[in-house]
Amino acid sequence: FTRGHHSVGIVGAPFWKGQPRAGVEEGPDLIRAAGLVEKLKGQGCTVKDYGNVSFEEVASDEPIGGAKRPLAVGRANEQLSNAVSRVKRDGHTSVMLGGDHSLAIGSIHGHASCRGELSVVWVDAHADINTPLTSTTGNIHGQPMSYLIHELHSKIPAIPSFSWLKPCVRAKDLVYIGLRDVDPGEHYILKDLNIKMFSMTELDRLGIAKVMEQTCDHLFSKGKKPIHLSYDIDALDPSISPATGTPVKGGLTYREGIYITELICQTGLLSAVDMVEVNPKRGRSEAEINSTVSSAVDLVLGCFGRRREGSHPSDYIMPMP
Ligand code: 6HN
Ligand code: MN
Ligand code: MN
Ligand code: MN
Repeated sequence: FTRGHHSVGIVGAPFWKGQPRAGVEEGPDLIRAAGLVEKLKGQGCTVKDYGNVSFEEVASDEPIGGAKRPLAVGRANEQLSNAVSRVKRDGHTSVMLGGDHSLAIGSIHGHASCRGELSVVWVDAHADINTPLTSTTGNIHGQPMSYLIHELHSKIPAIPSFSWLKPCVRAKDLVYIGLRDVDPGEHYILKDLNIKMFSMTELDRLGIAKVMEQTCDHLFSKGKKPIHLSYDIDALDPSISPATGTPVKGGLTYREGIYITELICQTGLLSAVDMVEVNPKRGRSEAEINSTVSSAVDLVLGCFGRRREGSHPSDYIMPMP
């Protein structure tokens, strides 16, 4: 059987408050409307859609230190963590549809609270590892990894709405792919903690095949842990996925983006996926929105056994003349 036979649990997270641009909360329903569930089933997956998390409204939400809307983001991620850990307890591979990338806090925490130590593959133009104190924007979607990494715990100011959160990822278990817009404080952290990263420069030098080989070597040399793939659609080049809040030119081609998902699928260790930062309001035309959304769908399909060479069910019957 060459097709996927994965059991997938989908959680929608229509949330935008980790950044200032409205529209990204429409991501989950748009990705569904593009046929994600039907297409996953069509390639042999079992799918349970858990629907969208309904996030609590918060009244007043003043910035704390370098973190904007800390109450909304903290509470939303606590709710999301519970939703993702339920999907994991039910035995599915979790697919979290964002929403902005601050949601990786709850998604990874919920995943780790069920499965223990994880490998994290972060595919993004950005490192999203600012602490509230290194951040120049205060947007928490540029900060999620800093809250999750053990080694940064002492650098994160206490924020009451995040008191439920305990760091759950080791620096050595994180790999970045696609970086091309990294802030100075983030670059300091990446070097200081010796975090494995394949910026677009390394990708140009090595090619995507070697990048994925070395990603797997790095993660598996420490033993095989469940993989959490956190995929920011802005990792792809804006010519393919323009409808996103912080596009950066010089990104992954569609083929490189898909290749990453195919290789992660082949490891057999994929345990959770985030697909985030699809924002239809940032598209300048219907075509730009469609290209972004259909790329997001294709990346998720690639995670669950879709192969470009084609596939057939094991009970395929050859028509006879
Ligand atoms: N994302 N480094 C910038 C910041 O605001 O900290 C950009 C973050 C982008 C976050 O795309 O998920
Ligand atoms: Mn990004
Ligand atoms: Mn950043
Ligand atoms: Mn991101």
